[in-house]
Amino acid sequence: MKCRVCRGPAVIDVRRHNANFCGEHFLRHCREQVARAIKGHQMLEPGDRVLVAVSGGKDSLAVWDILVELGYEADGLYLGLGIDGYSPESERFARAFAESRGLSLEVVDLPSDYGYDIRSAARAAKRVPCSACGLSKRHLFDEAAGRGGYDALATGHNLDDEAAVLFGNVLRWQAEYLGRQKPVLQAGEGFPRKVKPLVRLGEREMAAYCVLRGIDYMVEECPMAQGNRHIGYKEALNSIEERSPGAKHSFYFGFLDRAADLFVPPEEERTPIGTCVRCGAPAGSDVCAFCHLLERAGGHLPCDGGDMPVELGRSVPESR
Ligand code: Q46
Ligand code: ZN
Ligand code: ZN
Repeated sequence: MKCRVCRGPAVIDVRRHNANFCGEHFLRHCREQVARAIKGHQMLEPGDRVLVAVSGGKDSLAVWDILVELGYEADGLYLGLGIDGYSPESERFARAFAESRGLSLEVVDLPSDYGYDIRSAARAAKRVPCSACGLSKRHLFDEAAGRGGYDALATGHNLDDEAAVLFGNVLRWQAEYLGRQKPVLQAGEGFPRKVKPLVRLGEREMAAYCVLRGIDYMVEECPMAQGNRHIGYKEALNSIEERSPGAKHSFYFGFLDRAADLFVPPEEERTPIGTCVRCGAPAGSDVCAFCHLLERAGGHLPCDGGDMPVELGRSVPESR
């Protein structure tokens, strides 16, 4: 097996590109794929400040590493979910990576900063844990990106993730979700621009990238992921990909090229956005979904020492 670029011994094959790479040229390939995704989908401009949502897993650490390598000013935000046996370990990997590269990492911890954890919030709100988790992440990452004045929020979703989500949404023809499946979502009132720079790279490539770059990452998946539909969709697509290399790429990028725009709702149909009276975030009613979750889970907004909740770093009167 020889490297496609230098003909030296290859360390990895990427079947959908019908190519093998040595370590050096594989790393270059990963950076090129990210640069191509960023340019092709107008995710970022040179010099943009990016906040990276970091979980301590391979994808989020790899995307952070590649963005820094490509010259972006990228800081990390780790969200501690309070999941025993998972959160403390994954936080350790996130901190160790940031320290080893001299990068700035903000840590927000649900139990100590907001008074709840994902398991108990899910029980209290009668939601599945991943739904309470997704809601918390969206709210807190958006809030942190706004507070820090970042140009964009980047996540580590890779091609396998996006193809699996698309597969699930197509199986049920969830038009609303299909309209939000592009790898870049433009900023809106109270929302940062959201980008997924790894969409041209697969899960196996990200693991190889981390090994070759000496990045230690949390290998264990979150225990809440077990048995969820998303994993089943990934397995189904893996078996298709096995027989037909490139199928995931064609499925996902074919959708983006030929169908995604059909699902974006016309401007006049988009839900009018108000402001949450408690936290100041965009909301469809007086109180946003995150503040509802907090209330049901017995949590609280971070306090400034007194009784007043803090909105984006400022105190807001309770009566607002
Ligand atoms: S972290 Fe959160 Fe995932 Fe764990 S609780 Fe579900 S959504 S599985 S990416
Ligand atoms: Zn080579
Ligand atoms: Zn709120």
